[in-house]
Amino acid sequence: MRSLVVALSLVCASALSAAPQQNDVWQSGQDSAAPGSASPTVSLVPAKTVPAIWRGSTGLWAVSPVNAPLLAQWGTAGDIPLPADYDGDGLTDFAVWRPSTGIWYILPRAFPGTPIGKLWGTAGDVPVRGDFDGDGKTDFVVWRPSDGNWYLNLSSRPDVPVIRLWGIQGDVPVPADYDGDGKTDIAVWRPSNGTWYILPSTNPDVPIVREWGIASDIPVPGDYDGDNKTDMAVWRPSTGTWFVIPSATPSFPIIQQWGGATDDIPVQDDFDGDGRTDFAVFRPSLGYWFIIPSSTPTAPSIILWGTQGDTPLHRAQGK
Ligand SMILES: [Ca+2]
Ligand SMILES: [Ca+2]
Ligand SMILES: [Ca+2]
Ligand SMILES: [Ca+2]
Repeated sequence: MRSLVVALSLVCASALSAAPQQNDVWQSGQDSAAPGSASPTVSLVPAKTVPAIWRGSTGLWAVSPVNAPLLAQWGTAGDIPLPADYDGDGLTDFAVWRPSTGIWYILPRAFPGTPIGKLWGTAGDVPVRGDFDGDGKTDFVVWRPSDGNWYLNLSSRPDVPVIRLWGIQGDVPVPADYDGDGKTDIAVWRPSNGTWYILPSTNPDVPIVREWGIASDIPVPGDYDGDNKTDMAVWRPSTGTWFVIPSATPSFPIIQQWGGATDDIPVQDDFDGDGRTDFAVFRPSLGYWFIIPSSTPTAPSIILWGTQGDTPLHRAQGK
């Protein structure tokens, strides 16, 4: 935590001066964007990943950078934001899943005038993101804790639903591409025994079972070593410590302290675009994102973006 505080004091002034007041940015965006539509004038195709939040109270999406924010209104209180590339054009689409009805609402980035609605799942399900058939389009998938089944509507075969039993009540779905074949793998992490259960898409008959983490941890899978395979990883809120099993060198875990304030939310992602997941937390009480760019780990990035109640959109699920 000390490193965060020191870093913050160093860059706080510049970060604040560079950033317009949060509310000004978002307010102006709300004014210019018609409710229910994307802002038509702003286009953002980042080479790097940037902080992004969803404000459930108003349905507001706000994607950094500050100088050219991407803003949209999509979804409403109670929805679950699931931004991903559903149409396979390389752009992340605005998307929410509504638990009360089981309907996915997609606002394609390239075609904001033609939103997509898709009924898939029911109340109590956990929606997940991933490209399970590897065709470049995110699939509609939910995991049902009550029966442990995964219900997959694959974009390559939408008329042939796939049901796969994997996991039990209390598990946390952690789908990602652990074997690096370009297809998301079905996977859960079980807090009660700290064990990962992965069905690798290349060899689903031979599950990967590995104990890593303790009950109070938060699973934070990502490709921290940049070999295109997702690594098992957990973040320990009590100490702010990240524990990673790098897939390329699993005998040498990566242990990194980063974050740990009581309200920190891990938001690991590849922010600097070098192919490796970066350690990162969002601190709602301050509105700051604290990022260790893997390409320049001695120079943390601290970005003001968001506030209390916002949902950061980088809790890695799938890819
Ligand atoms: Ca797909
Ligand atoms: Ca895979
Ligand atoms: Ca990896
Ligand atoms: Ca990176």
